[in-house]
Amino acid sequence: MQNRIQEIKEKAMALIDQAQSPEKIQEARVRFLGKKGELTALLKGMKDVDPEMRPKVGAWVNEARAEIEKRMEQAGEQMKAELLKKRLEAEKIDVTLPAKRPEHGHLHPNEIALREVERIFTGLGYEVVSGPEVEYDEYNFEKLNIPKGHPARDEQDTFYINSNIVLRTQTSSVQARIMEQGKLPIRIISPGRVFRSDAVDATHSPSFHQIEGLLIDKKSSFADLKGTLEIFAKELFGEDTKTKFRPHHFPFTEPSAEMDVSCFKCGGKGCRFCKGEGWIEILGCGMVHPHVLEMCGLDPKQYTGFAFGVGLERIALLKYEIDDMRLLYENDLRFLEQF
Ligand code: 2NM
Repeated sequence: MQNRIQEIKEKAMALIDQAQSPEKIQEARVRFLGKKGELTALLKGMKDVDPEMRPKVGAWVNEARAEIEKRMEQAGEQMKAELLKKRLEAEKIDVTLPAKRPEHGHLHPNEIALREVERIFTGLGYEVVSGPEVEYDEYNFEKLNIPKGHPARDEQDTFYINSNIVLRTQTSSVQARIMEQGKLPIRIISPGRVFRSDAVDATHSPSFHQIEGLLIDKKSSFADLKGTLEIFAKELFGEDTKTKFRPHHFPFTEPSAEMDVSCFKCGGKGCRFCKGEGWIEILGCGMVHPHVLEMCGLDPKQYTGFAFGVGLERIALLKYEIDDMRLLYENDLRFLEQF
């Protein structure tokens, strides 16, 4: 009997030792210790055992049972530990690896250029102001010395909401509004969207942005205008930039001029960038026409002023060497991500 128990025990132990999974151990448990298990069968067969031997046999069976159970428990624990070890291995995280950076957006080239211009003029004591994009004819044209029938209206023939309301063609309308408020002196720039009835091409768009500047004070002169815009040009395009003023005509300024800057690519020698000119046209400017001052409620005998207007896209295209304005509006990330 003792041999029989020993045999069963060894078989059970071998099976447990071979088991690769908790299921296999469970199988062994059923096979040996279950209701119909091999060891249990020995207890059931006790009636055939010599009564004197029964307590001994019972004790042997129980001992074997305890040993098998213990081995099962140990094997189970070991399996759990191995499983955990494998999981930890597989799910290992190297906390010293650099983190994945979240992708941040960034400023549009127009906005970069705008902030640069704003930085320069606020540094000179100018204030940034804005006004309506949908504007009265009166502020967009009349008060700026562009009466009905003036040829400048043809150039800026634009989007009419009705006979006296337009989408503004210039941000000078904002300046007319500021002059009218009569708080002097005035030192402002007015950036913003403007609208013209232009077809889209590499240098034109029906909607683009302007930054206009205005200074009104006693005794402000063309020399102040030149000095201010020279500082602007040097700040924007580099310390070595030269400026050149050519006579021009605008209805709202007299005298009027266009300012060129020496080509920041070739320094003025002439290159592909400046089309061999050495100079690049950058903005329009002039002394505010006395009639404009009058129409905006200021006394031209007491006050003079200068004004200028520059295209924001033009600055962005030049500064970042972009050759087609449409790229600024298409929002193609392959383009935008370069800035
Ligand atoms: C330009 C060129 C020259 C200008 C004039 C005024 C105002 F309101 F004072 F009359 N604002 N901006 C001006 C002058 C704008 O843009 C090319």
